Amino acid sequence: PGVCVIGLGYIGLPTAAIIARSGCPVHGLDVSESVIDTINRGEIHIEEVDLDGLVQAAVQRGLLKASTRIAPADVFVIAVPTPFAQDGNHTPDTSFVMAAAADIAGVLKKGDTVILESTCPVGTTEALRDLIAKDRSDLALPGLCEGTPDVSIAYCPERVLPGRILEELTHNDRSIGGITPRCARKALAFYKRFVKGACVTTDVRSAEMTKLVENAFRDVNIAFANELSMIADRQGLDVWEVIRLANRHPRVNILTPGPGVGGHCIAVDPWFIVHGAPEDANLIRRARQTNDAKMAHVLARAKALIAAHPDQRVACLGLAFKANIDDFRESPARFIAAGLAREFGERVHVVEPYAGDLPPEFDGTGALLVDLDTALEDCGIIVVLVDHDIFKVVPPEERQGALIYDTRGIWPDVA
Ligand code: SAJ
Repeated sequence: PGVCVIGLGYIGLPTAAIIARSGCPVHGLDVSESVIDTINRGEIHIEEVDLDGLVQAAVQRGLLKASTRIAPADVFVIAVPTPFAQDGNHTPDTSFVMAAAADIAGVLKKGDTVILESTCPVGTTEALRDLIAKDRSDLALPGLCEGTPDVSIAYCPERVLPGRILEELTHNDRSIGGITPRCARKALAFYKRFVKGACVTTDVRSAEMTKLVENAFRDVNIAFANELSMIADRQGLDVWEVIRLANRHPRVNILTPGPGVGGHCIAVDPWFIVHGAPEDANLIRRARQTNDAKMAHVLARAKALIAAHPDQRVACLGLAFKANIDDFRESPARFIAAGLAREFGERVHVVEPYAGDLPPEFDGTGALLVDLDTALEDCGIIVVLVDHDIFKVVPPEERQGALIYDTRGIWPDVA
């Protein structure tokens, strides 16, 4: 089938490339002219392991073409962002999904399949169907007609981990929710072309909720670890020791405390559940608040440490939202380092091997981006914010004498 992938970001582009590798011609759609030009040259605009070669090969074979204009296809895959609305209430904004649906409605024909992959509040796929129904009264749509509908509509969330996207796109299991069972089977036949993991069909609302639940589960569990770390700080306990010991219980598996939760998924998706069930989603809401509070806790504790030693420089280790990646968006480490830079200016030295420059909010603060060796030599205080491998292997003798606040627990000899 001819496939149209709408949205060529962290999910859409790898997905388009993998579908093309399976032999289907793929038309990728994005609103950005520069993204389109980059891809059509066989290059990529995002960092992801092995994606460059895959996109280059697909473009060279003529199986992947990008443009800003929709064209007819047999299968449409929507992978556009679903951010928060600008209302300060964590309200999901599905306008990009709906804009994609309106585009698709213009070219949709009998026999086509529309698949939504973007993380969405429960009910979005049906709203998408309703929007198409309004534009295209000539087509019989699933759930709205007697007998066999003219098109199939399904929801199939991505669940890949940045840094492992290509591997996980192929090998992870997928939940595929159809508006009707027939819609799910149509989408299943499509995913079977390039997914090696199990593809499990369900109804559309269950599939939407499943995606949100996966990330909320992780958020709640990280919140438990972060809350423990704040309790331990107040009580003068070593949280790492407590977790290590508790995890020896066969049915206990506490996650790792950190400086807060970042990224574009785990810190966002649980709010979609809260928004849909404000009276019932209490634990999920508290977990979000706890993980955000951990950021403020780390910032306050680091400030107190630095203020108490006015003659020392401070090394902030890491800006990324998690280990071994170059993604600095929605990063607690970045938020904390910037807060310290604003308060302590040139005393702050930031080490981030994945960054070429400090982000704009550091401008004018006097803080410097330095390499790890310089930081270890020049700084009497070390605040560990990211558990990059390169930080983990610093031997104790190279940080001897420094005052250390290790928010990730990477150095077992430091309490
Ligand atoms: N973190 C901790 N402690 C931990 C684990 C994570 O503080 O024990 C922090 C990380 O440092 C980071 C944040 O949580 O700031 C999120 O990192 P992550 O590795 O848990 O997840 P993401 O955001 O990279 O990807 C998640 C994944 N979801 C789950 O594991 C349930 C991924 O499979 C999803 O596809 C992705 O969200 C998504 O796109 O929704």
